[in-house]
Amino acid sequence: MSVEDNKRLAAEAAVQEVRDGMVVGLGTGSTAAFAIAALSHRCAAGLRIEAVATSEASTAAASASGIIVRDFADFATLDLAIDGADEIDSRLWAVKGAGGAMLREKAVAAAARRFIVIADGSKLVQAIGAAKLPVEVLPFARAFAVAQLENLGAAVTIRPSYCTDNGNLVADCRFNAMTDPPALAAAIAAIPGALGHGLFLDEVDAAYIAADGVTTRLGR
Ligand code: ABF
Repeated sequence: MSVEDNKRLAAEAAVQEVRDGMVVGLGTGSTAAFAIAALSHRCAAGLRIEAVATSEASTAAASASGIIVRDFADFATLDLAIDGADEIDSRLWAVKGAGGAMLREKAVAAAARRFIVIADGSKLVQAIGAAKLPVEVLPFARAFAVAQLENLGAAVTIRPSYCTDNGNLVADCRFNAMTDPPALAAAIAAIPGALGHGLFLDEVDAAYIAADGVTTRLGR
């Protein structure tokens, strides 16, 4: 069973939770792409849903596959959101944003009554912290925000030749040890010019993790 097969299994398991009439948040990345494909198949078989997407790329992919995609700006709540992750642990703490969409992803995850992470087994870790932590940075405040992130102990790299869908920069932050994720999340959020980050500590309700062809469900 390949990594791609496991991503597909996790995605298909999560998409089984979608019901007629739902408004569904669609994530970004290769695992989320499998969820879009699975949802498209269910829509072709008669499932009636509307979707919002966390990136222009996912909007295009979902629309092209026949899913009705609406503007998330018109929704205060969603029924369900499904998205990938870079790391997730047994606390359902996740690091997201390797795809650069974490600001929109967090808003969609927070708006959803239930947010489900889908991942292959390589993303399940003992404790989050090894993966780089992306932070969306206002270009106007680049040097200031980088300095503030470095003061928090990060080695910071501005993602080269990259601009988010929101027109901002991404600072990829590496920490020697992420000893207190909630405190770090609060400290980053307090930096003027740091518009969002990839620590998802409150949003994840459940996760489908597939490894060696076996899908495990975490959470409620
Ligand atoms: C997005 O997909 C990001 O939050 C996360 O970084 C990325 C994971 O990509 P993949 O599924 O391709 O590993 O949800």
